[in-house]
Amino acid sequence: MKDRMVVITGASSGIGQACAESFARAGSSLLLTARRLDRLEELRERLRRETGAEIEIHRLDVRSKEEVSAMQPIFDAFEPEILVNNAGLARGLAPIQAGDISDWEEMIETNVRGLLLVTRAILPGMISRGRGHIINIGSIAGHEAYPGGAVYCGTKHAVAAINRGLAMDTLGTGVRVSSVDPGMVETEFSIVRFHGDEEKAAAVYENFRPLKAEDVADAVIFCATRPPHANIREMILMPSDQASAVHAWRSQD
Ligand code: NDP
Ligand code: 8X3
Repeated sequence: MKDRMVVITGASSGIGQACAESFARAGSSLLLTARRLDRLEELRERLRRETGAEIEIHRLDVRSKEEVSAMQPIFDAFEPEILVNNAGLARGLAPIQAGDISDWEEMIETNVRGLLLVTRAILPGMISRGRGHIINIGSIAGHEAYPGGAVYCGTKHAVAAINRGLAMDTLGTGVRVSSVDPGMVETEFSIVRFHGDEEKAAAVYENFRPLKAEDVADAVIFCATRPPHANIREMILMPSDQASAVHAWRSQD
């Protein structure tokens, strides 16, 4: 991973931040994006201090066609070899019949449209250079559905389909496409899902051993370090105590 050029979306928290830390420690150069620039600034300063990595940061809302377009020359100049499409979120846990339409729009625009916009901006450069690796952060929610999760699961099923189609579109170009699909990971994910209700978010992980963001970063690094002839297409990574999207073993059960 030394001297590899890596773009990570949603690097201000959780899995994206853990990926930034792992790639920086491995000697890669990073281009990190998110909306919270202050978080990215802190991360850049810390990682520069701890690893000496070259890191540039950019404020980017992946939902915005204009903002992604404005990043085009920056992406072109950076010449990414690896793109980690991580920015994403869930909003709410209401059944469809009571769903908040603005929650739906935010999930669809971020998890599907945003991933596509960033991919569209970066992929042609990878193809013209004859090498690249797109690593999408999917979810167990891209393989299964659960009550109250229909829209979030729909977006992650879309990511799974895009991942598979993208692998076909890029066949023979030197670009690899992988998906790392975790079960429950304790990050800010549930705080965001419940619109800042930290108590409700904490209950998701109560008496349970979730994955850590670093576990997902390890899987991403594993994908990125396969030799050029080998590719991880899809990797489902679950907590040992989670058997499906709806089966979690809690110590008080
Ligand atoms: P966090 O909430 O901790 O991190 C989400 C990241 O996405 C933040 O850095 C946030 O940055 C960024 N983001 C959200 N919306 C946008 C946007 N519109 N534009 C740019 N960046 C955005 O959650 P996780 O780390 O857990 O989530 C990362 C990915 O992992 C998501 O795709 C999620 O669906 C997936 N995932 C998470 C699981 C879990 O249980 N935690 C399990 C399976 C998959 P900012 O707000 O600064 O823009
Ligand atoms: C995030 C984890 O449990 O909502 O993808 O599927 S879960």
